[in-house]
Amino acid sequence: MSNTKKFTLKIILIGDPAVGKTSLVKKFVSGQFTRDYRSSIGTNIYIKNIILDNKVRITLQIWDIAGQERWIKMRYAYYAGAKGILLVGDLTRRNTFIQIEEFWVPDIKQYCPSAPITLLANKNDLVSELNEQEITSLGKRINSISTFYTSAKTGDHVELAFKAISEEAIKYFHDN
Ligand code: G3D
Ligand code: MG
Repeated sequence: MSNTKKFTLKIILIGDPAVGKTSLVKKFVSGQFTRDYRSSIGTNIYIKNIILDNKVRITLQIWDIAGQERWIKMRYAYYAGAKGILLVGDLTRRNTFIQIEEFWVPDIKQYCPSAPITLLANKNDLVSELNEQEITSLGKRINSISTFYTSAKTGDHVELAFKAISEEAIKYFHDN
């Protein structure tokens, strides 16, 4: 591993309250928890080290909204410098996907217009209100790089999704 490269990448989670953002990040980092670091802007930041392709060492800095999603103070600071965005909806509540298009994507366009987005259709262990076709076409409309059906409860696709956004974030990091 002598030729390893090291990066620190900021990844942010966004989406409506209770879609499972905190559960997803906790599942992924499993215990590596940095609580209330920057709590002044209403966020928790989790750190996890990963290695991609056996050669790129990445320190992921994963930002999760700690308080009221829409009224988070200093939105600019939450989005600033993000190299990847995990945009989360809850399959048991159609409205959370409507809000992705109506609220969150305009928010991204305002604060962080070119960072890569991965769409997470979470709570895949429960009965869904949306079919795959609807999720796929939403993903296309919002220019999501990829879409994962996740469950923070069972862990299904959680690691895959974080690794996928990390790979995209690395590319974005190199280009910006
Ligand atoms: P948020 O951070 O987006 O606000 P949370 O969402 O992670 O706090 O999750 C909200 C609730 O949904 C929690 O339930 C959590 O356990 C549940 N949840 C999150 N992800 C999943 C999932 O993939 N499957 C299932 N079945 N439940 C999930 P409580 O009852 O603790 O409020
Ligand atoms: Mg939360």
